[in-house]
Amino acid sequence: MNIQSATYIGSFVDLEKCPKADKPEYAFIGRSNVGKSSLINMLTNKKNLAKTSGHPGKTQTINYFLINESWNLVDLPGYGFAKVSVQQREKWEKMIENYIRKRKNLICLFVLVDSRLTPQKNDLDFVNQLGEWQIPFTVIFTKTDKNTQSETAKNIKAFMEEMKSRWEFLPPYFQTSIVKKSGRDEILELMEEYNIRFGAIA
Ligand SMILES: Nc1nc2c(ncn2[C@@H]2O[C@H](COP(=O)(O)OP(=O)(O)OP(=O)(O)O)[C@@H](O)[C@H]2O)c(=O)[nH]1
Ligand SMILES: [Mg+2]
Repeated sequence: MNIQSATYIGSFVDLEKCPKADKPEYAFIGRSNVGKSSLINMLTNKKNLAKTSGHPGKTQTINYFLINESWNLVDLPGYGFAKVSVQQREKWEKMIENYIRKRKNLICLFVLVDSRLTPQKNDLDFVNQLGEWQIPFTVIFTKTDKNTQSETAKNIKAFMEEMKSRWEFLPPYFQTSIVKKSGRDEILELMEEYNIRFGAIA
């Protein structure tokens, strides 16, 4: 799919204030610093559309980007960020939960997992929670340029095995690197397929 236009729409702190739920929507979630905002920039071919940072906790709101005038990409704050107060973290968690569970036009949630790491408890807890809430999701293993292919493959296998021990069906997954610019076509292809299925002019 060609990305002809990608525009920042706005940042929102609760679901009620988000743009009208009338377009197919895809959101990115995952631990702070895993590469959510960077991935949005890679997908849209724009360097600074979503703000990125070497320090975790950069994205703190629900950020909307309108693509090809017809569907939305949504950048969410990360989970597992230690350097905020308990109250602030609870506020974020509530905001994210509300968005994920109630957003009617959210077609697929992409859960980003750092491919350099062995399975982490907070990622597994998060995907298990999604399973319980019956939220459709896809996993994206990020930063694959940082490790050897065999090390990356080992971590991915271990993560999927952990999921398999709990769930009968495994979600699809992708591998990405913003350095190698890999994974872009596959993810956009999936979105295009969904856009057609859900009635958007992509
Ligand atoms: N080598 C490499 N670095 C990456 C990749 N993706 C992201 N990064 C780096 O990881 C850091 C965090 O990226 P962000 O996109 O800001 O991460 P985020 O998940 O949006 O973080 P929060 O908004 O804090 O939750 C930045 O320094 C990026 O340059 C990748 O594929 N490869
Ligand atoms: Mg971010």
